[in-house]
Amino acid sequence: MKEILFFILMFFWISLCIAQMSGMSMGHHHEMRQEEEKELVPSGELKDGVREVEVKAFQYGFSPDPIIVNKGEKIRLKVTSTDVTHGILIPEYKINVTLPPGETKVVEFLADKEGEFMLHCSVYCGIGHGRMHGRLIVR
Ligand SMILES: [Cu+2]
Repeated sequence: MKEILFFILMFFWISLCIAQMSGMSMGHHHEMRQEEEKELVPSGELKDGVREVEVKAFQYGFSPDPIIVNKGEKIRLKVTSTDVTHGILIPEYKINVTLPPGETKVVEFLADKEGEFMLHCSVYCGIGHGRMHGRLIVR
């Protein structure tokens, strides 16, 4: 009789352990999802219906990266190079603007194409020029 009681207790204890473990992994999942959602918050801020994003170009990248916008929005990128002359090139949106250092260039377009687009540097800016990229996410 004592043995049966012992097995019943063991059974409950093991069930409790399993419940706790699955609870932990569920919590982890939840955190991951929050992290993904945080990444998809649109960049910059809306000003009179236009999403304005301040973008920095530098050796060798763009910031923020990715630039995230909502499909259908009017976009105004205010792009400044913080070091040498760069260019911002987004072929799918027919954007190609030269960025002399310290000068803020305004790039406006309608985000009517959904997807992830590469930003390229269009002016040779040094040894890392070929790998100077950013991303534009329209969703
Ligand atoms: Cu470059």
